[in-house]
Amino acid sequence: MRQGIEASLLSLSAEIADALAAGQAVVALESTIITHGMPYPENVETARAVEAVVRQNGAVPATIALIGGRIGVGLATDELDRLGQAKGVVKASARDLSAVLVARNDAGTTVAATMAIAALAGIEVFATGGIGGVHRGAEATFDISADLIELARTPVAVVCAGCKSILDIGKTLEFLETQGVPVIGYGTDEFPAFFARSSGHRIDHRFDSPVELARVIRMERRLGSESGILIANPIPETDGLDPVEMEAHIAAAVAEAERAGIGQKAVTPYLLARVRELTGGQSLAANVALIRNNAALAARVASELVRMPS
Ligand code: PSU
Ligand code: MN
Repeated sequence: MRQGIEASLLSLSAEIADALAAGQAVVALESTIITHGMPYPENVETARAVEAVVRQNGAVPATIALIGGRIGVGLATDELDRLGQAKGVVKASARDLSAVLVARNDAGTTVAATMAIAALAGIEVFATGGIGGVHRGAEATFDISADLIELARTPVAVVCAGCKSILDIGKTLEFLETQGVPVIGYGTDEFPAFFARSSGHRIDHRFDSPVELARVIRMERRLGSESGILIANPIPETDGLDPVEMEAHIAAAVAEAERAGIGQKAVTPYLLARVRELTGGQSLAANVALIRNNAALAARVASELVRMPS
């Protein structure tokens, strides 16, 4: 099991520190989506909008990133701008944290890194767009996101709209099963496919209310489990894209990435940017909609959780 990050390395905003001390609901938000997932200025606008959605739903947003050698939990406005505009900002997964902190670089944190930091700060619920997963062709490339490993060992519930559809959804679900990560559908019996509501892959557990999701999180801890929990929340009906059309664009982008020899952590940003171009920006609009939707659910779950006896 991971050793907890030393608490003195955390730089909590006053608002987050107060909220946690007072036992208020807090929702962690990642920042790779800002630095590598979306272009400027949509990235910063979306980050702000998502924070507002968390507040509207009764929780305090804690956007997490590495800022000049410290771990920021709850970013100031200028820090968010700096991250969103700077070129060449690092994408930090959990394994990159030490090197990036020593080098005093700015970095966006992936789901894996954000989970690790949220757990140390005592934040139990985290909203993102889509998690990383097993890439298509992983049997040849071995490309499996560290997000899945972190989910297996860090006690944070992650609300997502599925894994990015650029991935192999079936293999991602198999990997999560092997790693013992609970996967819960919110209002769905199927694992959602990020841009589309359905993937054809069934999941075993479904709940239709935030309070039941909060009960699952509590029950997991009462059982002594330190595992993450994946809450799968489909994109809203009106924002979903046509899965067949998306599939064609994704397949094209994946083939291009292969031909261009893109590897390691560059793969995901490359594919997201290509799919955005190929869909004429449609994928970006859907991405924004699903993140807002996830932020709202995460805030409602976090609110239920703080009302619940531990
Ligand atoms: N989903 C998106 N945009 C993103 C990501 C996910 O719609 O930018 C990011 C998340 O931060 C996720 C990371 O943790 O991609 C996974 O990267 P990799 O596959 O290299 O582990
Ligand atoms: Mn990868």
